[in-house]
Amino acid sequence: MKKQLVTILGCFAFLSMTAQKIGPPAPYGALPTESQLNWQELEQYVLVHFTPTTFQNKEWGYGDADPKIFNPVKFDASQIVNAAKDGGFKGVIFVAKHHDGFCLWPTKTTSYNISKSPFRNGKGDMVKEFEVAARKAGMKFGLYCSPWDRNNEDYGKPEYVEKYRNQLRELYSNYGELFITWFDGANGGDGYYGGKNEKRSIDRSTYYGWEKTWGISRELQPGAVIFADNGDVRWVGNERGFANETSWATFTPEPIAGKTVAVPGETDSEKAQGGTRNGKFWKPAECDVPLRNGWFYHANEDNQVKSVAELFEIYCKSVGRGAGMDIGLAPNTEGVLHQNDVKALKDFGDFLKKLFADNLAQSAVITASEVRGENQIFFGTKNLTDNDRYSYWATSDEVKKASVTLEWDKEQTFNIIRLRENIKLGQRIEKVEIEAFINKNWKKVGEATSIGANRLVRLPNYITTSKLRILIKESPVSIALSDVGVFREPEQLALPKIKRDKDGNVSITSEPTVNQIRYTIDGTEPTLQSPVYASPFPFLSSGDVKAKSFGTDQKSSETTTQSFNVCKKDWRISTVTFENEEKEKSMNAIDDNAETFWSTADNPSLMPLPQSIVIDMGSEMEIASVSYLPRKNGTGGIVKNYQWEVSTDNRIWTTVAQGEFANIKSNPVEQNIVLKTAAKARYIKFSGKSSVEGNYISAAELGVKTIK
Ligand code: FUL
Repeated sequence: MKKQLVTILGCFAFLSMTAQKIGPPAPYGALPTESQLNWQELEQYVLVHFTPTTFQNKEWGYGDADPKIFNPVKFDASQIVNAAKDGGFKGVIFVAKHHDGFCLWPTKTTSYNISKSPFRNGKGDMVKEFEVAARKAGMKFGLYCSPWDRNNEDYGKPEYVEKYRNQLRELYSNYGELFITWFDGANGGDGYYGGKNEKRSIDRSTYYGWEKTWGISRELQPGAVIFADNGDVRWVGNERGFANETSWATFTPEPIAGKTVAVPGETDSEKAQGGTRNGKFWKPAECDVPLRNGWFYHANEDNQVKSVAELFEIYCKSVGRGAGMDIGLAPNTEGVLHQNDVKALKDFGDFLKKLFADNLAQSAVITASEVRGENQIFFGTKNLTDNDRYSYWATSDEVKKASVTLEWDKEQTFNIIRLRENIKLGQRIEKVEIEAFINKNWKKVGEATSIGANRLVRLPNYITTSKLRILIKESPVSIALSDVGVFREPEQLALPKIKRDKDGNVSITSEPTVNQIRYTIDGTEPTLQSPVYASPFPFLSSGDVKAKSFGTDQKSSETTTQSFNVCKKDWRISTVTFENEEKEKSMNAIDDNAETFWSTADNPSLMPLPQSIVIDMGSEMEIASVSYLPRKNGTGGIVKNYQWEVSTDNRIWTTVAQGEFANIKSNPVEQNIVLKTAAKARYIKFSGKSSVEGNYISAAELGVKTIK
C-alpha cells in the first residue's frame, strides 16, 4: 500500500516536473475574448423579424404603417422559440426595432411603439415575451435595434442619435443578460420621417458615433458580443449563409471604397467572407440567411422554406467553417411560425441529432506522430475525443508538421471529419490533408485550410476504412488541436431537380438515381398515389411542380417545389429605352436562363433613369403576379425602385405595381409582386427608377404568373 502511494506520488511529481519543463505552447496571433469564446461555442441561433412590416407584406417598412395593423391574434413566443430549439439552435435574437422604426417594447423614446397597437390591448411588451420564452427554453437571448429609422422625424439630426442611444439603454437594461447586440448595416434613404416623406442621407461612419454607441453595449451588456461590420463578430458579406472555403476568424478590417480608414460599423464586406490570415483582431464571421426567401413573412413563400439538404449545406459552410449560423425566422400575421417552417426546423434538428449522435473517433485508437514533451496527460491524443474544446493534443514548439492516426478494429463508414483547434491559443493551422487506408494504400480523401473553432470536412461520398490519418501540413507554430470527430451523415434520398426548358418541357432528375420520382402539378404533396415521372412533359402555364424521390422500401425524400412563371417561348421584346448594341441582349431578360442578364448602358447623359423594357407576351392573359430576378454576379443596375405597367394594346398603360425592392442588394432573390387585383394584359412594361449601383438597370429574368 505504502509502496503504491510512493509510486503514485512519484508519478505526479514526474508529471508536474515535465509539465513545468514543457508548458503549454505560447498563444499565436489575435485571440478571442471570453464573450467571443462563448459565442463560438453557440454556433447556431435565429433572428426573428416581426413588426408592422409583416402586416404590410414588405421587407422594409417605410415607417408610415398605422400601429393599429399590428394585431397578431395568436402570437406565441414559445411556439417560435421552441421551433428554433427543435432545429438545434441555441440562441434567439429578436428584432426589437427594424428600419420602419416601430418599437416592439413600450419605449419612452418614441410614441411609435407597441403600446399604440391592439396587441395585448396596448399593454404588451413583445421583447419581454421573447425573452421569457427564450430563457424558459434554455436558449440565449439577443437583440437587434435598427440604427436606420424611417419613422423618426429626427433621423439624420444629432437628436435622433441620442434617442437611439436611449433605446439601446432601455433594451440593455430591462431584458436580462444578452449574448449578442446586433447592429445592421442598412442606413439612410427615403422614408416617412415624421410625415416628411423624403430622402435622408447620413455618413454611416460618423453619424452614429459608433465608438460611443457601442460603449453602451460594453457598459450595460459586458458579456455580449457586438455584431456589426467591424464588430466583435463580423458580417460575412452576403445573405446566402456561406463563409468562404478558407475563412479566418482573424480579420483586419479594410476601409470601404473612397475611405482611407476602416472605422467601427463600416468595412469592406467583400473582404469579410474570408477574413484575414494573421489579421489584427479576432473577429469571426456570422452567416445570416433567412429560412425563406426574405426576412419577413410573405404568404406566397410558404413553399419556399429551405429543405434539410439546403440547411445542412448552409451549416457546413458556416458552422463548418468556424462561423456562426444565424437563420432568419418570420412569424406570420397571426404571430406564429407557419407549419412548413416548424417542420423544416424540426427535420433539420433531427438530422443534426442523428448525425452527431455517434462520434466514431471515440471508438478508435488514436496515435500521434509526436506529443509535446511526451506528456500524454496534458498534451496527448485522448484530449481529441473528450468533448472539451480547450483540452488538446499539442506538439513541441519546433514540430509544425505532424499527424494523428485513427485506427479501428473493424471498418467504419463515414463522410464527415470534424477538426477543432484550442482557439484560446489562437488560429494556428493553415493546411490539413486527410488520408484513408483503402486497398492497402493511403489515399488522400480530403483537405482543409483554416481550422479554428470548428471545421467540417464533408467528403462527397461515404468512405469505408479501418484507418484514417490527419496530416497537418502547414502551421507557423506548434499544433494545438482539441478535437477530431468522425461522423456518418444520415442517408437521405436524393432531392429531385426540376427544370423547364425554353419550350416549356419539364424534366425531373435525381443524382444519384433513385427507384422512382413522383410528382404533382396541382400544388399538393406528392404521395405514392401521384404520377410516376417517366419523361419530360409540357407545362406552359404558371404554378408549382412538386416532386419526391421514393426508394424501394417506400421511404421518400424531401419535396422539391419549383415555382414556374408562365412559359416565355412566345414572348418577344417590343421596345427597350436604349436601342443600341445592347439590344439583342434584351432577350436575356426573357430567355428563362438565370445566368444571363440584360442591362442598359451606364450613361446618364445619354439615358437617365428611369429606363424600361416592354415585352409582348404573344397573347392576352390575366396576370396575378409579376416577378423580377436580379442578375447573379455583381450588383450593377439591380433595380431598387420599380414600376410595373400592363397594356392590352401596347398604347394605353395601367400601373399595376410600384415601390422598392427592399434589401435587394444584400439579398438578391427573385422579387415576386402579387397584384392587388388580377390584370388583363398582352404587354408588360418594367421600369427601373433607381438602381443599387450605377445609372442603369439590369435584369436576369422578368416573368408573370396568371390566376389559376
Ligand atoms: C439587413 C436588413 O436590411 C434586412 O432587412 C434584415 O434585417 C437583415 C437581417 O439585415 O441588413
